[in-house]
Amino acid sequence: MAPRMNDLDSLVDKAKSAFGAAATPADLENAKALFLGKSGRVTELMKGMAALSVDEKKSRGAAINLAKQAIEAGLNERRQALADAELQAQLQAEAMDVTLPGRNRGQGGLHPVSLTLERIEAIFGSMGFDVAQGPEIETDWFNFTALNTPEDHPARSMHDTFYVEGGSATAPNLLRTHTSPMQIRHAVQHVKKYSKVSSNDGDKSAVSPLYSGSMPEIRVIAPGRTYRIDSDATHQPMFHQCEGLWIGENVSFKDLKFIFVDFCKKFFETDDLVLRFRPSFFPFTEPSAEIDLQFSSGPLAGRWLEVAGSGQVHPNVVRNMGLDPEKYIGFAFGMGPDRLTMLRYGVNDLRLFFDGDLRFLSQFQ
Ligand code: 2U9
Repeated sequence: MAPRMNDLDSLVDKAKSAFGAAATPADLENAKALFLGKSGRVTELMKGMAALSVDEKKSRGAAINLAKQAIEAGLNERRQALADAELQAQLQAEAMDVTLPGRNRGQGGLHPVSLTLERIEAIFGSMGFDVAQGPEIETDWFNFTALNTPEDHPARSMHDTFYVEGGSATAPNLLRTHTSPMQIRHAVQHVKKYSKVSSNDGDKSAVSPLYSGSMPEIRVIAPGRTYRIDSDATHQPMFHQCEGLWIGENVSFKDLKFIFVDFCKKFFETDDLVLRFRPSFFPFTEPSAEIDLQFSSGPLAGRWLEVAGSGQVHPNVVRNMGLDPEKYIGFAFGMGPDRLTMLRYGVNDLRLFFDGDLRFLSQFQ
């Protein structure tokens, strides 16, 4: 019995060292087959018991079973060791140094034209102007008709204006060619609100179609994107505008001059400038004036620069707001924030604003 037990012990030792030599789970499964497989060593020992007596079978069988259990335990131990090693290797490979400083994703910033729009809004905001924003797809009425633009005006041609689907032949939809329609919308809302408030006799129909009661002044700017069919070094089909409107009972060109000089000084951060109002024509203002600016110092000194158009709002436009032009009067102006940005920062090519080149854009952060 004793030597046989030693055989079994040495078989267990052999199995354990074969398992120990297996470097991978696949090697280990091969080694397992040698000992525990269908024609493995343990199975053969079992078969070898056929010739033994019943008593011998009992003790021999029990001994083989113990050896088999020891081999299985060795196998499981090695399996666990290989799995642990694999996990350790993976952890090592994926190890990261949590003490390293974080990787910065890079800070974004506002586009230079957006910076200009924010500046314009802040300056006019400080003068009591509201900021109105609204649709970029407009109706023909708000974009042209309400602004006293004749049916045969060249701006209305397919050549200059992007017409879009959704309107009718007589009232087409279009991409707004200026931000003025937004000011009409704003003014109409304003007039509706205050004309209702003042008709406190309960008889709404007594309010005439053109309002001549009292109301707070309309003071609003409309900044935003505008569209025209135009594309060269100084024009893009999408550009920005910011228009302003001040309507009240006693608002004159003198107020426009005061407001605009003050705006330019604040915008360009210098008192070293003069403005010139040069007669011009727009359908929505009468009289109209182009506003030129001249710096007396700095890189642009001595040149007259066109910065805005302006004028006293045409009586027809005042009527289209629902106001009586005999009582209400005011001025409007329009400027191009793209151009103002070029002047303020000394940018010489409009296309830089639309190329999306970070080497250019990051200079404004
Ligand atoms: C209402 C009535 C009148 C706005 C005005 C201009 C003159 C003007 C251009 C300047 C450069 C557009 O950006 S630009 O191409 N604008 O010359 N705009 S008066 O007049 C209005 C606006 C709204 C209700």
